[in-house]
Amino acid sequence: MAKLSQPARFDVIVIGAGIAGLYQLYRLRELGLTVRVFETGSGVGGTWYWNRYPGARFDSESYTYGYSFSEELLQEWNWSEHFAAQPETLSYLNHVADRFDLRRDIQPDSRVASAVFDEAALRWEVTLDDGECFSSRFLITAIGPLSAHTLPRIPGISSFRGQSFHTSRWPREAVDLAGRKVAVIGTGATGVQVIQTIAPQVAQLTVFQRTPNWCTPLHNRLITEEEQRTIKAGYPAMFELLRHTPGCYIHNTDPRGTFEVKEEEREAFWERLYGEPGFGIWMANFRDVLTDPKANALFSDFVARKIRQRVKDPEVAEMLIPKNHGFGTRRVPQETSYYEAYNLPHVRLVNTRRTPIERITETGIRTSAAEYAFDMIICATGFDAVIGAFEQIEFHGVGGRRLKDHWVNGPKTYLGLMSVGFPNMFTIVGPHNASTRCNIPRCIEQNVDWVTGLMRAARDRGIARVEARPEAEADWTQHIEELADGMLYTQVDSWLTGINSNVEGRNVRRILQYQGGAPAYRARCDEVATSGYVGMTLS
Ligand code: NA7
Repeated sequence: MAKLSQPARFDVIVIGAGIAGLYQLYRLRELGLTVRVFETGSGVGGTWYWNRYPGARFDSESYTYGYSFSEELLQEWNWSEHFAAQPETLSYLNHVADRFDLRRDIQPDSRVASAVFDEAALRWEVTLDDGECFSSRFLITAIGPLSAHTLPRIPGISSFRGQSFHTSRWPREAVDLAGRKVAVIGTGATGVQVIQTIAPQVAQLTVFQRTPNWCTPLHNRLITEEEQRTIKAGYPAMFELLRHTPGCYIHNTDPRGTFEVKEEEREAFWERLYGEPGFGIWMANFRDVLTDPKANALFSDFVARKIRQRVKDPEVAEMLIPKNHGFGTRRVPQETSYYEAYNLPHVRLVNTRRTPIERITETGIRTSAAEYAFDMIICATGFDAVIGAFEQIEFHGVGGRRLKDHWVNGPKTYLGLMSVGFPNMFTIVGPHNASTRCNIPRCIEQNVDWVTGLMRAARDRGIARVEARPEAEADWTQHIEELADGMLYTQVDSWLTGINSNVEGRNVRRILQYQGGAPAYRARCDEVATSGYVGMTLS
């Protein structure tokens, strides 16, 4: 494409055409604003565009995950399973893009390299990595909390001559797994989905596990025709329920404390949770399981017993039981026959804390104890979560200040949507908002609707500059820290606390999320809007 001499000018530039970017575009169009969405991928869908690895699927009930803004869309779309697989979700998002004619404002294959605020013009100058420039009054990031993937920092990683993929860069073409000798590095939610899916297909599977996680059954199944009718008739009530649960899931915390009920009743309750689909076991457990170490230890013991029952080799079972963190203090992977995969004769588990990986070689992986040959290495090694994607773009605010520098000691935000010195910029699903502990489309819709309200006010009142006040940012950032106080997850390393051994400097735990629950977060955002945007300067 020929370079334009003048930057193409828009009212709003949105970065990212995933769930958030698509919905934001839809809402801004309703306001009659000119919008351009830049997307790194060749298509829409974000997470669901990139994560094509075998076994990728929802952990949220499908019908709770779809957009809620269009009754027609809700009624015409049939989810086939209670927890849909990636291809279905990607076709859903493509359907949304077509149905609402969104593609004409989306520019694919376009990675934003920098966004620089021109204070004199009160505009954002956005440059793509091919040098093309654009400008807009407002800038909205919809870049996702888990989009900056990270490969393991292991010597020799580029020397392997077989096939090798990071799960979030899985090829679009079919990958033949039959008869192959495969290694999987990583046992987070992604690794678990991959391992359980490919174990029956490959000739040999070796799992390199550094930290086991507490995995619980997903209990997925097809949606029957009758259920489909019930789901469609029940959407209004279901969305109303989701507005009141802490994470916008259909699961709500049990108000009882673990030790308030008799042992027999407690066991029966936990057995029931273990037998039910989805995140209920994490989200609808006793109210103190994620805050009281004793309650947490007792429930962790319950899950450990389940693992011992399911894994035949007691030594392997012990390796699969987490010893350095309690249940639910890291993201709980949802599984389908994951533990049973280790009962297959061609599946083996390597504990990389006991025998660390020393090197990836041309033919495989060498640990301190052995050398393994592989045809394929799958890295399920996760993401530079929540702030990583922000660091891949040079954001320069007032006076050339870099966002990276503003957040050097952890994010500083107002409502998780704005940062001081970065006027007219809004971070959907950014750090400090409720969305990364949320059934994410629900919190995305809230974020987008709130920003859209502000855009409407700006349009109607001729406001050219919108900015968070320093004291509001300081108060919010302190509020975020206070809300997380006493939560067990803050004492554990994981992406939820911003730890990533593969990225320089990500070795300090951070509070990245709002922990007060989505309803309280929404109420606070609404209060700010109805008060005429307290804590912000509009001029
Ligand atoms: P996660 O949950 O961050 O998991 C990454 C896994 O990879 C985890 O088991 C890591 O072990 C392991 N890992 C990372 N680097 C290495 C190296 N260098 N050597 C050995 N093992 C390593 O990412 P996922 O993709 O599974 O899930 C991310 C989220 O996406 C998920 O929670 C869903 O919400 C969607 P560690 O635990 O760090 O010891």
